[in-house]
Amino acid sequence: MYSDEAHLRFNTLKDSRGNLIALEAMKNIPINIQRVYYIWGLNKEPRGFHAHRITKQVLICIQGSLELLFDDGKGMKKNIHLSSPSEGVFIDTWLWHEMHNFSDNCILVVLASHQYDESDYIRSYDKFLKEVQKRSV
Ligand code: T46
Repeated sequence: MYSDEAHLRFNTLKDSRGNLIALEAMKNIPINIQRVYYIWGLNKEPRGFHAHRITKQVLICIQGSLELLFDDGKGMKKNIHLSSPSEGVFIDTWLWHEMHNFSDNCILVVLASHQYDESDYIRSYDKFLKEVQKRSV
């Protein structure tokens, strides 16, 4: 499920030298972090277009900006513009997500609850809709 609580705001520790944000599992990050990856050097090509069965993630755009699109397969669709390192988005399981409109300098950091496993991905939208429907009966 996506709800507005999924849009996370982090406390920035600011002093004369600059800014610092600390991310801690199960404190300001609602998952036990098992994996971290980052995406950069992006062109205009959108990414994502999948959902996860067991992996939960937090996405943080530490530089530049992008648009995140969510779809729960039951009618809820939402767009979030991410453009600050002090914001994150929690992506729960069973949420179709897409990333669009990357700025030139965009750097996206992702914290994930599980190690990489391709079998956790649903990369076909039709299959996603069918599996969501099956789960809700
Ligand atoms: C997600 C969004 C936000 C690995 O080998 N290990 C990894 O940990 C990851 C994340 C990917 N890969 C491989 C799988 C593909 O062969 O790297 C290649 C590119 O991955 P993908 O096409 O899935 O990249 P995105 O940007 O579409 O999606 C990624 C994550 O894969 C995905 O979990 O939620 O970022």
